[in-house]
Amino acid sequence: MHPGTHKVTLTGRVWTIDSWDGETFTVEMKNAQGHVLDSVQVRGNNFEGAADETLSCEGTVGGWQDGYFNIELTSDYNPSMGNVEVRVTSTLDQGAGDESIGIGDMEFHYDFDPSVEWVQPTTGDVDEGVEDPMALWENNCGASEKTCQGHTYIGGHNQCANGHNFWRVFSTQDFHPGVESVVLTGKVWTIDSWDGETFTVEMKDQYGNVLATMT
Ligand SMILES: [Ca+2]
Ligand SMILES: [Ca+2]
Ligand SMILES: [Ca+2]
Repeated sequence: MHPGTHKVTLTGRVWTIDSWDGETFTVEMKNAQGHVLDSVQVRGNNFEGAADETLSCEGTVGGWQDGYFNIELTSDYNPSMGNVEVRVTSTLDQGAGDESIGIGDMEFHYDFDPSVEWVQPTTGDVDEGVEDPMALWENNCGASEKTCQGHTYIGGHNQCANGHNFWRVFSTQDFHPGVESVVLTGKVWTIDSWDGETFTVEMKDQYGNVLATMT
């Protein structure tokens, strides 16, 4: 519909703390229509003592090692896709004192094809200049910031496990700041015997998104 190679990319880390026994985590990126743009699923393996998880961050029961997995999601992006939501879930099935999950260093990057007409063509990181971007991620487990051997993350031990997840909606307004509002005023004349008819005034952007409507 609209040619071009706009792209969105999320990079970051998902932390697997203590005894993940066969569980996986999933990171999913969706557009405003609910379609999955990209996703990744990883199986934590510190229960087996595999080499991926060699840090000792939190939790002492059994001395389970902890670690993180670097993840990257990327997708072509069309402005008609609207906001982009990223969600981190897991199949953890025990309490947050036994096995837990955290996230850190999440960065959302956008690249707009400069050859395509755009209100304000830009490329950059959504959180550039934001002091504490991880605080903008929502969660349902009261995740607070932790430090482990020089790395920081939120969530983990005694906080985030079974049924808990992390999510954030990246707004299209984040992608092209500077355009705040457009206003149309005017008169529509109704001549002669309108018997139940209506008129509609609709304002759309160049991608067909309806910005405002009045009937
Ligand atoms: Ca541990
Ligand atoms: Ca466990
Ligand atoms: Ca388990």
